[in-house]
Amino acid sequence: MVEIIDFKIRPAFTSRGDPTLEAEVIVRGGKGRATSPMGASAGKNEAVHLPKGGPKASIEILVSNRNRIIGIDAGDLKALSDTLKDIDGTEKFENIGAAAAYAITVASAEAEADSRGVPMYEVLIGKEKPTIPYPLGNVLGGGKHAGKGSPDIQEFLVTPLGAPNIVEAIKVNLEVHKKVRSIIEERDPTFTGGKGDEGAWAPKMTDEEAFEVVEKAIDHVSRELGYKIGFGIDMASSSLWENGKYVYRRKGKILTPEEQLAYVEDLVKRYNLIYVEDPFHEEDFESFSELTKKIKDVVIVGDDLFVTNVARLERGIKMNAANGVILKVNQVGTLYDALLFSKLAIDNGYKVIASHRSGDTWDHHLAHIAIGAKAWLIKTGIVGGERMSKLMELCRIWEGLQE
Ligand code: 2PG
Ligand code: MG
Repeated sequence: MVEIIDFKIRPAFTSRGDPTLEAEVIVRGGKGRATSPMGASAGKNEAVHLPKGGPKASIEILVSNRNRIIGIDAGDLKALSDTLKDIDGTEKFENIGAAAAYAITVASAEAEADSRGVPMYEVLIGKEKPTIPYPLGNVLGGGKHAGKGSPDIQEFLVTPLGAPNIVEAIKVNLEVHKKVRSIIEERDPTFTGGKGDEGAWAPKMTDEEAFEVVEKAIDHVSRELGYKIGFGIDMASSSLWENGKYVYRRKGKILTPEEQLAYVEDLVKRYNLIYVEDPFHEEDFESFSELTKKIKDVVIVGDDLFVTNVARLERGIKMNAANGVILKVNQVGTLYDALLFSKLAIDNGYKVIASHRSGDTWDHHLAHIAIGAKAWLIKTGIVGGERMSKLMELCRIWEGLQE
């Protein structure tokens, strides 16, 4: 047992410049430090990022409850999760904020690992052989992550299915990202090179044009490098949902839920998509389940639908609503709850995609969390320090496994 002997919590900022919290957990012979990311297209059923009074209010509560956190076994993620929930006293961390729950629980797992001299993922999966997930990254995007005139669909994603290892996989995604830029420039010589919050190119373009650009880039790089590259999208449909319809502003198109279903089916066929995230808004379990019934060999992923919440996933499982889940620890708050969620998903044949947030931090923990959650893919962008930190940590872990 490695007791928490001290902890610190301080205001911090994400890559988008939004306020968040950073925690430091100190144990005998080790310490951990973690900073919570924050979403922009956040689901309405997610835990609350920060309390109404901001970081200051959260810090005050935690400091006044110091003695309840000190003494907990840093590796006992359940005890820590229970204590934080108890201190908070609400269902969705309205008082201390999910940012605090994220930062303290992730820092604690890291402190435990540090004191034992093992990689953090080992605290999560023990001696089991780790599997390195392949990276899924967005090369082009719009929606809430980019400015006016960019596509309505939030993310056009690629994953290098055939790459032999993580280093090669990262290179493949980078090549597609670069190729996408040059194709955009061929079509629009005035393109400024603007990017969205996660480093994906954000050109003035309709969704249809964006599909063509990414498809062309994938074909080119895949032929050049000889690897199969999967094409996916995150429609983040809750962001399109207004008064009972899906509103595509850039295109000036409005779809009923039935039309949205037909549109998604058509996109999957036309562009050979292997991955579709949030094709419907966050309460429409029914349409999710209809789509999952209709199309085979495509991973249908719930992000805002499930918000890393066990009860919502249980409902989805009963309805066969999807076959993939996004796992974002800060959607639920504690690392313990997120791991319960991934276990439930895997036990029911769902694929897990461990994901960053659009406002992320320099931390690399997502690499360990993805391995701990037995993720199929890690969704963490392609360029930018806060994205590369996770990818580089996966390279280090992979290297360690070769030795
Ligand atoms: C998503 C995420 C990450 P955000 O919708 O999947 O790409 O975006 O963090 O803004 O919710
Ligand atoms: Mg999403």
